[in-house]
Amino acid sequence: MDFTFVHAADLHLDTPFVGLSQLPPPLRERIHESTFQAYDELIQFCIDERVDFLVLSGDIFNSADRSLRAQLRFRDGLARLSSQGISSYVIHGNHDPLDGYRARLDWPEGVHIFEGDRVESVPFMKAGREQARIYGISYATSHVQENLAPLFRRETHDVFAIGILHTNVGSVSAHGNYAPCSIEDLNKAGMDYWALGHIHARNVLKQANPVIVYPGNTQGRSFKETGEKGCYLVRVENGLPSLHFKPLDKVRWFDLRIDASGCHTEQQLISLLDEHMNDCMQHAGGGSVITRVTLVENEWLSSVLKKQSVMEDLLLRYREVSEPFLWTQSIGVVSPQLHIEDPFLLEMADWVNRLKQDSSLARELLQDAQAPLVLEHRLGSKWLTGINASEKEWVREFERMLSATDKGGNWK
Ligand SMILES: [Mn+2]
Repeated sequence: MDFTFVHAADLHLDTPFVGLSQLPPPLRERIHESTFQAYDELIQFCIDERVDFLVLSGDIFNSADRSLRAQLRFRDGLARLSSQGISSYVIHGNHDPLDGYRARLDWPEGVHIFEGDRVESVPFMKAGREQARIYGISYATSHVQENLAPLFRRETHDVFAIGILHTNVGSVSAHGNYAPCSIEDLNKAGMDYWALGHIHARNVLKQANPVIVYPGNTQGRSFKETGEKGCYLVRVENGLPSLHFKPLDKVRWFDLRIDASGCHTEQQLISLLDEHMNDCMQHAGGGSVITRVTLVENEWLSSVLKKQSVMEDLLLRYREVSEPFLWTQSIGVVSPQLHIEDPFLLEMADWVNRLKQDSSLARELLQDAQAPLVLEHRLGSKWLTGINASEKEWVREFERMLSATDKGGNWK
């Protein structure tokens, strides 16, 4: 018999979205809600498609210290599925390990949350027959360094085998190296479908024998998580899975690098920006848009954009607080000489721009950085609350470091 399921991962419910203090409060609230809304959309999609079950591959919550509110909303979504006869299979990852705060809640029928001490296997039954066997393991703590893939062993060849794992396949250095494993390790386990989580960029690592999938996260949360975000609908017919991607995100993030070096009038610049913004709106699938713009400038542009009011008016033009909204977080400039490609340095250049435009942001950022120490350490609270080092000074220092960077992103 055939069946369908949905595979999603990295919901990061209740992401706090720090650093968006410039946003008007109602907008900030909508962005804060976006991870929950994408989750609601996921649940609705499962119901609309009448799938047999939902697989969630870790990082359901953004932090080990998850809010009760987030846990209740998560439970309520699964309850909606349960009332429609849809089961859910859930593992926890490095962001929401089992030893974090877990409210003692009644879970609806048909929800299976995997343990952290071994790979459990659970049969999926339909019409009185086992259709699939689902294998999974949660993170017991946040720092799982060992390779968990060898713990997976297919028990039977009679039914379709799904492995759920939160892992960094290939130990890719850009991501936290949690439970790293290789494709070879995954091949050996004998699964038909690997439902992976952890890497937030969608990626089908292998198309068959077995299918290995990172669905990416369900909602972008920063300018590093751009483009459409969602889940996979998987149809299994005669033991063969086929994949269909479904976007779920409510706010889409765009990190725009626009070559404006050919602009010599305000009209040209505005037309160019209009064009890119319209493009974003069209590619947001009816959802809201948040952008960050980096303009590659020329001499004329650089002199015009030095006028604070011009920059402010440009930003205003690309900030529409409607439904859906368009919000441009910042417009920065880089000279063609300083051609930064490195994502970290781009991020830094963006912060320098924003910090120069908004002095309260610097204080907020510093407090955020200190918070864990101040709150959690006796000496931290004693020493750190006294630090008021001129914010301007360290913004200047960032700027100095940036300008000392060559094209390859190396310090000179
Ligand atoms: Mn994650």
